[in-house]
Amino acid sequence: MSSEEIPPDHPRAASLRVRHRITDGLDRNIVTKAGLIAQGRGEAFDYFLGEKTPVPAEEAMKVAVALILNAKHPVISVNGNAAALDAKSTVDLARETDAKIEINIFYAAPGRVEAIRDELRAAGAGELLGLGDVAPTTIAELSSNRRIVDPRGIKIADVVLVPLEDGDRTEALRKEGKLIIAIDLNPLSRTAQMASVTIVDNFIRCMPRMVELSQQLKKMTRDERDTLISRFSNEQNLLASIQVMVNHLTSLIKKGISLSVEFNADAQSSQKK
Ligand code: PTJ
Repeated sequence: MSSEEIPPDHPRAASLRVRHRITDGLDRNIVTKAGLIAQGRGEAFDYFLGEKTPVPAEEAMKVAVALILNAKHPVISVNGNAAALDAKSTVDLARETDAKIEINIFYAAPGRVEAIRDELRAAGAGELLGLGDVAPTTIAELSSNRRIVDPRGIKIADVVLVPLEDGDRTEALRKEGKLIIAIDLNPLSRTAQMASVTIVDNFIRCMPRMVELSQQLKKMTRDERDTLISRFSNEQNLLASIQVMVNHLTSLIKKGISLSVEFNADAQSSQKK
């Protein structure tokens, strides 16, 4: 089914359109097969959040943007799912914050880096790192394909944004003294636990919001942004995100299971408006 064939009155049309970006990305060699599993896992955790950005994620986003703006060498690491889900916001965020974009994938396969490069370029990207045009270097203590990095990017970065990560890299990058920002709907994942700042939200919602926030936070002084950063505790924020999920599920239990039917009917009627 193509994206256009998704019935607009389908109760889950919006979610299906997002899912289509991933399956279409697979057909175009941007997304790897495991990317389908990652998306499914993310969708499940998004149900627990009630499919909206919770307060702790908004707070984590502000701190993440402050970190990127105050960094010397900020880098946004892009994998297949990130490129397929929202290349445009990725490029916009890099532009707003003066961050570099580096393509870095876990599942190496012929043509994938080039397919991701083309997707980012179509979204307006300028300089892209990780294309192999300069001799790559490696991250110590990492054996996966992710160890291969660009000497102008992740290798010298002080702050790295790692959306939809698989958990093998955050720890190694932190050991190299870098601050890591993760975007992960699963607050229990190894990446979420190891990152300096974890945004427990859907990439599709939080990237456009981070672009807006970067426009706002640029108007603050460096010291004001530092104050935001110093007040943040990732551990507390993760616990608050888990609490949001627990509260959401508890409220569903209290209202009774029929709510899910009402919910779908509401979604359907709002789609038709
Ligand atoms: O393109 P590659 O080769 O670098 O591979 C990318 C994937 C995503 C396949 C790879 O990094 C991987 O296997 O990741 P995992 O281990 O499946 O972890 C992905 C994490 O992202 C999981 O914790 C998911 O819950 C989370 N996730 C999935 N979709 C979203 C998400 N978090 C935020 N927004 C999403 N849309």
